Amino acid sequence: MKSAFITGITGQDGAYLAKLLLEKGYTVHGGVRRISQPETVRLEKMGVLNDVTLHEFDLTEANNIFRTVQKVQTDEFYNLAAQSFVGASWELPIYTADVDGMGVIRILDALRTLAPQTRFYQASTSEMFGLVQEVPQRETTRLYPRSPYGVAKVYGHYITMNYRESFGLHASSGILFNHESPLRGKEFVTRKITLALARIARGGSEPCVLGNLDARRDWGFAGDYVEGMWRMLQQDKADDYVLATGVTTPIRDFIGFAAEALGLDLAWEGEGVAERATDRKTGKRVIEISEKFFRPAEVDLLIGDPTKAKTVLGWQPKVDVRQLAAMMAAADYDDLA
Ligand code: NDP
Ligand code: GDR
Repeated sequence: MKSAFITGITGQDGAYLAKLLLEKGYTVHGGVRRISQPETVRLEKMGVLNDVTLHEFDLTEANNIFRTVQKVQTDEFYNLAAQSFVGASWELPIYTADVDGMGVIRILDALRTLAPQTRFYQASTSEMFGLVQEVPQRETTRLYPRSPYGVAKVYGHYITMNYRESFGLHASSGILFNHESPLRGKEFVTRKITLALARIARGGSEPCVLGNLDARRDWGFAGDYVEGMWRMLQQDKADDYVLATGVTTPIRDFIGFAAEALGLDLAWEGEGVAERATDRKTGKRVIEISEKFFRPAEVDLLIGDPTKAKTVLGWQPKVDVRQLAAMMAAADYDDLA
């Protein structure tokens, strides 16, 4: 029986990965940081809370990481923990660098010293491409991050490659494009939209207030993406892989897909911060824009090329963006019953 440790097990991807590994017969350990009220709701929703062993774990604390690595000695180690909200990284740039950048070297150094046989996965991101230098983006595309989050993740990405090359660690980076699910954090744009629109469909009257609607993202389903992470660690040789759908969608279209699933019929008018959408049937305001949600620097266009993952890993996303929006909208609608 194989064993795995998941940092960030309480997050969206952590919950999906824990479930997948348990189904594959793994013993699953996870790291949980000390907060006043432990947030295990996603593990409960996935029905796995009682099947995983949780350990106190914080990416900012090197000694804690060394002790954890020494104690668990797992076959695989997935580093999913991060300050993962791009928008917050301008307000928390040093903390973000510490957790998302330095946190990675703390783990790698512990593995190199105490468990060099453990296979390691690093959660790299399409945010590293930022101001894209090539369309679509692939493993070899030049990096140009546009946020303190993206910059910190670039360090994590390169130090993972460096430890693989320097010490022969089986260390892989997954460069994952946006992936969402009903367990997505409520501050991210997709979940913010599906939750707000579900409330309106249930009779509410609060509009969804958003920032830049001109950005485009390559959105996939988190359940598909954790399968790709696992496949990377089953290869004889560690390497880096892009996971993406290869389809990019404007935020306005995602709003349209969610509205359609909830029976709302949107009429758009205005431009810039005056842009708005109203439900034709009820006359309710559904979307408004506020400067508050614009970022100091933006990533306008992301579209990934997952050819390498398809060819080498046999990985393929199964859920498209329209199905994803409908799945998330339906889950939020049902939860509000
Ligand atoms: P979430 O924000 O849902 O989860 C982040 C997890 O990290 C939570 O469990 C959180 O714990 C934990 N965490 C935060 N800070 C620390 C810390 N200092 N020490 C230990 N744990 C900490 O993220 P996702 O599941 O969406 O993403 C997983 C990873 O993949 C992240 O690294 C993210 O940056 C990266 N990524 C995500 C993509 C996406 O589209 N979802 C795309 C590409 C990369 P707590 O519950 O206590 O907050
Ligand atoms: P992103 O996701 O920054 O791509 O990072 P997010 O959903 O936060 O933003 C996507 C795009 O939507 C625009 N946007 C808004 N975003 C939010 N959150 N709230 C709004 O009101 C809003 N209005 C418009 C943003 O400006 C942006 O262009 C996610 C995270 O999971 C990262 O951890 C991960 O690395 C990347 O995806 C890939």
